[in-house]
Amino acid sequence: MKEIIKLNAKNLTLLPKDVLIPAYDRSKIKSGIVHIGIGGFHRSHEAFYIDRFLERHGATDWGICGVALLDSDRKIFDTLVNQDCLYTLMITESDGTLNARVIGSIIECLFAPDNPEAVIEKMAAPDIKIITLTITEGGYNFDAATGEFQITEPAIQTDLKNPENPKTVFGYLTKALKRRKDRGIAGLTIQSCDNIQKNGHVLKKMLLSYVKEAELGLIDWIERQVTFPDSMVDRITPVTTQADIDNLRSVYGIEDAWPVVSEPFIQWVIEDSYSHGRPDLESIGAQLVPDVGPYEKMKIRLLNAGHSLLGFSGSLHGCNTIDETVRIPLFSSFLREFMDIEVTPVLGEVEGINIEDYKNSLIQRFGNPNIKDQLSRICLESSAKIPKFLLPTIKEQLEAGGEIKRSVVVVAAWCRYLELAGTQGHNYDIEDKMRVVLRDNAIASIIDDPLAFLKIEAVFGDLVHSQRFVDTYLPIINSIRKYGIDETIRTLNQIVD
Ligand code: CS2
Repeated sequence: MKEIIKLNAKNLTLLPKDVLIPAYDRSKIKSGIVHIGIGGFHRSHEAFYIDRFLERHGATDWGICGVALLDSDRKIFDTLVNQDCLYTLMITESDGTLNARVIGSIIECLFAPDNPEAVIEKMAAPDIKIITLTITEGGYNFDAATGEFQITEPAIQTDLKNPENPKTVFGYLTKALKRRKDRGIAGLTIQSCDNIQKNGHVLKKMLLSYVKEAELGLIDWIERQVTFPDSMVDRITPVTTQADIDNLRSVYGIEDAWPVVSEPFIQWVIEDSYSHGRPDLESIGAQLVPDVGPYEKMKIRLLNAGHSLLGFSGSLHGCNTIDETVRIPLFSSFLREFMDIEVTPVLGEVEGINIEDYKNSLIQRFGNPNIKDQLSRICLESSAKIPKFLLPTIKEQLEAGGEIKRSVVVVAAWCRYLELAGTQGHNYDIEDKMRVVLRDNAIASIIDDPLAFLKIEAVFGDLVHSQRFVDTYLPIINSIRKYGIDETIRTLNQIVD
C-alpha cells in the first residue's frame, strides 16, 4: 500500500518526486503582500504566480500573508495553518494528465474575526507594499443601478460606528491606511483581482466613498500615496470536491485537506501603476500594460458571461457541470453565436490578441472534461455577476441597434432558473445575497406582473424602460416556460427577429 504523507513543511521532502515542491527556503521569506480572500481562485492564480516568482528569484520580501476576513473563512484558515500554509495545486490537462505542485508562496495566515488588530497592524507594516483582494464581484458593495457605493448597507453602517473593530474590507483598509499615515509610513498599492471591468477604479471609488464618511482627512493622503491598478485575472478554478481530495491521496499519497484544482491556462494582465514597488511579475508571465480596459472587457464579456449562459441553460437542461453543458452541440453553437453576434461587435481591438482564436480557446477550455466546474458555482451570486458580465453588452447593443436576443435568453433563463429552484428535477438552491427578492420577483412575473423580475432596479437599473429589450424578453421567457430552454434556443429566430 502507498504510504500516505500529510502535507506540512516538515514532510515536504518526503513527497513523491513527481510532485513539485517549493525549491526556495520558505523560512527566509518575508511578507510583502497581504492578500484578502484565500479561496480557491487566489490559490490557483496569484499565489501560483508568486510561487513561480520565488522559485525563480529565491527567497525575497515578496511572500504572501493570507487574510481570512469572514467568519465563514474559518475552515480554510484552520486548514492552511494546520499545513504550514502549504497546499497542492492540481493542474488538470484536458487529456487527463494531472500535474501536482505544492505552492509555498503563502507564508503566513491571519484570521480577522479572532484578531482584527493583528490584521490592521500587518496591513500597516512598512514591509507590506501591496494589498491584493479577491472578495468576489459582490464584495465591492456597488449599486448596479447608480454605480455608487451602498453606504446604507448594515455591515457598512456597523463599521462606521465601530471603526476600532472593523468587519468589512473597507473598515480594515481605512483603519490600516490611517495608521500608515499617522506613523509616517509610505502608502502602498491596493489591487483588486476580481472580475469587474475597471476593477481598480471601482475599488478606489468604493473605498474613497467609505473613507469620506469614516475618515475624511485621509482622502488626500490616499490620493497621493496609494494606487489601485486595474487588472484582468483568469484561471478556471472549480470548487474542490471530496473526490479531488481522494484522488490526490490515491495518486500521489498526499494527505491535503484542501487542495485546489485548476485548468492549465493562466493569465494576468495588469496596469503598471504600483506606487511603492512590485515583484518582477513579467519574469513569471504576467503582462504589464498601460491600459487593461480592452483585456478586461474581452474576458468578462466573453468568458464570464459565457459561463453564465452555460450555467443557467445547463441547469435548466439538467446538467451539473460546464464541460457537460458545452459538449451539447445546441449549447455550444448558441454560445458561439452569442459571442460572435452580440459580444464581439462591442469589443474593440485588443492588442496582441486574435479574438477568433480567443473564442475558440474559451470553448476548448470550457470543454476540459477533467475540470468539473460546477454550474452551482457559476450561478451563485449572479445578482452581482450579471450586471457586470452581461448587461453592459445588452446596453451597448441597444445603443448600436445590434442584436440582443441571445443575451436576453440568458436573462430569461436566469429568471426561469430562479422560478424552478428546489422543484422536481431542479434540485439546486439559490445562493445569492439577493435571493429573496430575486425569487419573489421571478415568481411574481409568472402571474402578477410579467416585468416584475426586470424591475429589480439594483440589478437591471433602468433596462425595463427599454421597449426593445422588453419586447424581446417577454416572448423568450414565455417560450422557456412553455417549451423549455432547448426548444427556445432551437426556435429563437422564429420567436423574435
Ligand atoms: C466564473 C469565474 O464566477 C464565475 O461565474 O465565470 O469564476 C471564472 O471561472 C473565472 O473568472 C475564470 O478566470
